Amino acid sequence: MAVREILTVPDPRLKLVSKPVEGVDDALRALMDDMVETMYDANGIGLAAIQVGVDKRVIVMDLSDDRNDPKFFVNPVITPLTEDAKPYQEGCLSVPDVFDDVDRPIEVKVEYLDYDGERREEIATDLFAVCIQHEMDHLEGIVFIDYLSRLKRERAVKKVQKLVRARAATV
Ligand code: GNR
Ligand code: NI
Repeated sequence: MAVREILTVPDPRLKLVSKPVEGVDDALRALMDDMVETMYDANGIGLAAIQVGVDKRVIVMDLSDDRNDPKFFVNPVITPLTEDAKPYQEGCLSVPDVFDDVDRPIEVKVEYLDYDGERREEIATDLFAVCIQHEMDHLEGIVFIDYLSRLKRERAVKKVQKLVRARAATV
């Protein structure tokens, strides 16, 4: 397993629409293992493959307090189950140090293949619903700041560029 580099805005790869996975094999599991290690290293609760530069429809997530319950979503499909939406203050590992409210449906159905390639279906609410919709957006090339005003979005990108330059100067 290895920690991979997380892309940050405005990297153009974050705008790509990710491609469906043909099947879950050992090579894909190796990618998913790296994604989990990368997510834990960055203290994130979710990660989409495109955030490490791989344009496949793969998401990992761990919402447990102990950070020992990784979940894997391959070729996920989500269906909103309600029109009720609720704001949640989101952050993103590809937009470090920026947080803002995003409105999303509070309940969605998630259909996907798991780590073993088995078909699964779950109802997501609360933080799970927020996170899976945030990650699904990454698969469509959407980052949460795309929902903010142009002013806020441009400020966010500038802040991230400054942070990334400052980090590069210390390495
Ligand atoms: O770690 C993360 N926290 C988070 C907080 C609120 C809403 C969404 C998220 S997902 C984010 C990790 C990430 O960037 N996933 O793509
Ligand atoms: Ni994100």
